[in-house]
Amino acid sequence: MPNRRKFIQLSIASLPLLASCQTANTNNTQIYKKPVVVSTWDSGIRANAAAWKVLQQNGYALDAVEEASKYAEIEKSCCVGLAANPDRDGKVTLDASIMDDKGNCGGVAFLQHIQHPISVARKLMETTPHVFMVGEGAEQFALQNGFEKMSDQLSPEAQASYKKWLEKSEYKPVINIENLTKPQSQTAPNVLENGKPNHDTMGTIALDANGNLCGSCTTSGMAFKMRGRVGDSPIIGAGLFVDNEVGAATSSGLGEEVIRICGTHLIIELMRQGWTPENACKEAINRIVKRNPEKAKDFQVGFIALSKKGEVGAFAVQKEFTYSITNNEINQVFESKSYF
Ligand code: SD4
Repeated sequence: MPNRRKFIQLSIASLPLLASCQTANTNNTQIYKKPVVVSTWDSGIRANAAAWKVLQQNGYALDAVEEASKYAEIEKSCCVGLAANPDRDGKVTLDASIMDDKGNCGGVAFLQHIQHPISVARKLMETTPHVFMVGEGAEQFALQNGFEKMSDQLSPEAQASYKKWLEKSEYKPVINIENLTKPQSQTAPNVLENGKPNHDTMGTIALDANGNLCGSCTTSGMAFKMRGRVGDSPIIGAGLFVDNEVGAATSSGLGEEVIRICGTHLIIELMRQGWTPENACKEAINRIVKRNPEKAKDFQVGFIALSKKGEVGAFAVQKEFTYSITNNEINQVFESKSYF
């Protein structure tokens, strides 16, 4: 397995707008000049680059976060989108959400065959009176709006890991968090046996040059999840929340735990009361761990938050949760503080 720190450095070194290739573990109370974009994980540095193309031209944060998610949804080396791991029945089902500076939002869940669920979520937000669509109905909506129906052929990598998972699988519904979070490897919670990062979500929050905050979150969900299972990512207030007066927050990790505390909504409400983004993320993680400190040793949840002023914060249950910040002055992967 490649040394993680090296991996982080390599991933950012491939970017032309590189400002620094060190990871940092700091209390990010510093103010980042707008426009600024923040994404979950080290692969977020590449999603940020897609968002940056919009932001650096004084573009709208909503277009920027959509571009970041779209990039992740087709990036082969990432773990989001149609090339990602399937559910227990061997089908890839996708969830996504988007929220703008005016409190408009859209989410899609259990969506198959569509390459860019984030754009379906945006279409839903902008052209219907609804905020959430799932499954067949969401697919029908997408097709009616010109999205192409893709094949449900698994990517070669996903096919291989699914085959491997099936070897040990007893095909029982997952009732146990441990099985859900570690179906492939009992060693490292963040790395699959094939060396791919064991996360399946890209959350992006951005503050544009005009001071508008928007966010997006896209995922294939937990690998080998029960069919029909939906996590936090498409649920507004769980995997994503934006309040243009206060800030934006998004999450990655075991969605059930995030949903139980309405994670990102909690973070924004704490920030409204004056908490820094990092302390708000930390309090959300504390609440998750407090519910069940023993089980929490075996799963990961990470939050990132961005304030209206441009402060950035993150906190996770476990070590090795990373996040990426890009603005005119910095393009860097940070390692989040964690409970354990
Ligand atoms: C979910 N939060 O479906 C997502 C999964 C994830 O890294 O973040 N994986 O629960």
